[in-house]
Amino acid sequence: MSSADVIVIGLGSMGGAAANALAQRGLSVLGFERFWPSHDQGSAHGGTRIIRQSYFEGVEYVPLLRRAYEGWRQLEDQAEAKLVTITGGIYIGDPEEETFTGALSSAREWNLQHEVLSSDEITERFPAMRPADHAVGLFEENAGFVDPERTTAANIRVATEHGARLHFGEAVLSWTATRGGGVEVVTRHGTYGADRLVVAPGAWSAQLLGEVGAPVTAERQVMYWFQPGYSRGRPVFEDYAVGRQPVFIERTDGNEQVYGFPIADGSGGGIKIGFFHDERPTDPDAVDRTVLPFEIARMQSRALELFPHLTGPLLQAKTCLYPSAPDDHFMIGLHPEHSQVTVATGFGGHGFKFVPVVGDIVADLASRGRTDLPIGLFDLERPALLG
Ligand code: PYC
Repeated sequence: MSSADVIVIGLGSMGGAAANALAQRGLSVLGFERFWPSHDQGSAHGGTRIIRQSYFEGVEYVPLLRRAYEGWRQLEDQAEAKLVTITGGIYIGDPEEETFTGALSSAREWNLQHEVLSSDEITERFPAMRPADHAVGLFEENAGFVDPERTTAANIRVATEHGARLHFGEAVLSWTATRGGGVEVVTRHGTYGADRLVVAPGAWSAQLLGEVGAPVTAERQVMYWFQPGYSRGRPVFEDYAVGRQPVFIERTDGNEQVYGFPIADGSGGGIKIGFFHDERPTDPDAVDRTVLPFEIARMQSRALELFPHLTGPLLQAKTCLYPSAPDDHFMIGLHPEHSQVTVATGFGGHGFKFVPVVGDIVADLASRGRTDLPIGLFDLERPALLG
């Protein structure tokens, strides 16, 4: 039986970062992933993921985001890869709505650089957008996007350079905590042993974590790329380009919250947009990846409310999965029954920007059973997770 200090189950965004952080700390790491490196079957693909710090989801996230930003730069250096593009970010909402008020609370509490803009000021600065007249926006200069596929590839490469043995196309069938305090992992190809286990299963949480993973729902989400149209006879591509258009999240008039990106490399000349929460639970092994005309029409008509000139064709649409906890906060901690097992899941649609700091947290937990980073919000036994 092959063995290691730590086995990591799931080598997507978070498992890849954990394998990297553990290998860099000198532990022998064995990892398993059911798909291929940087695959597009889970939650870490689509070319762009938002990074931002004025976090409307909770002020508690900000110290972790500060640490994550340091981690992004470090990973870029180690992997010699460009992962981060700073474009600025704007969070637009009704003045009393969380997209705006939550971002403002985080910015104020943590003294983050920000500007509050009226609807007209938003259009003046960022001409592709025409928010509702009463809307307000918080603009954060330090926001932008990261490339998810490159990030996962970078973590895998650096982990491997530090000796991690990472097996792709090898699904884990089961794991057990052994009497001696270690773990045994059974895959399609063999049985492996280790002192510690990290389970970062994403949308496969219920399958790989039983009761602990049961609160996590795999939500099918669609990312859409639309081409801008013409305004007064002139093409408006430049209004949507990096350097002009920031990453954005918007919710006004009780509408569904949408998020998106300027035209980025590899986007085929379109802006990417999606609904933030479009809760359609699915079986991760039987995802319907066909995007239907009514879905496209719904997205396009919502997008036009914010981008009145986004009248060009749909360039592409891709499905992905959000592994979400009921309260939308992450789930990170030691397994309640087996302290040799570290769990990292429930990152939903907003977790990717935390990849480097989650790698550090998981490596802390798996190597010394505790972390100094603030993770109280992510408790695996919090009331919101109880059936
Ligand atoms: O993390 O900001 C984010 C985000 C929004 C929608 C999907 N991800």
